[in-house]
Amino acid sequence: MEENRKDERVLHNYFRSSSSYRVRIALNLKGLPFEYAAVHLNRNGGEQFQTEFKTLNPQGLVPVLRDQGLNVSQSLAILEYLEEKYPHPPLLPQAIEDRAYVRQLALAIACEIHPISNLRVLKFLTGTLGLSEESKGMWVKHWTEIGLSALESELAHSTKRGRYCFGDVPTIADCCLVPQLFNARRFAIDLSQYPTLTTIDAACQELSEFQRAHPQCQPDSE
Ligand SMILES: N[C@@H](CCC(=O)N[C@@H](CS)C(=O)NCC(=O)O)C(=O)O
Repeated sequence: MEENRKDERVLHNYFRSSSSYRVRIALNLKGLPFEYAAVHLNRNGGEQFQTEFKTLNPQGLVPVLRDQGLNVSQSLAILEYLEEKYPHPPLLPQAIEDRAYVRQLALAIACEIHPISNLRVLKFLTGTLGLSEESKGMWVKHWTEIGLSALESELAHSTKRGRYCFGDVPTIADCCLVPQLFNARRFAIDLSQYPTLTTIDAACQELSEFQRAHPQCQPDSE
């Protein structure tokens, strides 16, 4: 019984959540099977607010990875945990300078683009502040375009870029980029402004590890 509990790997997540999508890609790239536990962010008033889930993560945010009895939240902390616990295949390059660069790309997405358009932020805009759907769309477009333009400029001029954000092996930067572009498409943002980003995205989408992580392929997909 104890052994079963220790062997478990469960990802508490939501198909359309881009933070969850990052972790699904990383788990697939590392070849780590996991049980899919769906947390519906809109149903029942938001399952992320229910006591059972809040016990797992008081922040009320997905994803949470349960691995061998350990619960980890915050997708970048999960990716770093997976990298340290299961180093092969690596999702960070070898050299310390290159690792810093890849983290810089990943955090530019996870810290600067994603949080401003998270569900609870958008609900506050349209609910508490009474903004229209159109204004909400303008908000998302404005902040996403600022973030993606900076990333496009960075990667377009990077000598480290290869087939993927860094070289020819996917890293945590790609785990963050692909879901963020998925989000941008949902909000009808014109991605033709970002030819470098969309080229990398297309290369990633050719890999089954990315395909299997796609929101449409998840059991709770609508
Ligand atoms: N920084 C967190 C962000 C997590 C996050 O924002 N998750 C969203 C889905 S992508 C969520 O659970 N939102 C619920 C809500 O806004 O109520 C991470 O990287 O894990």
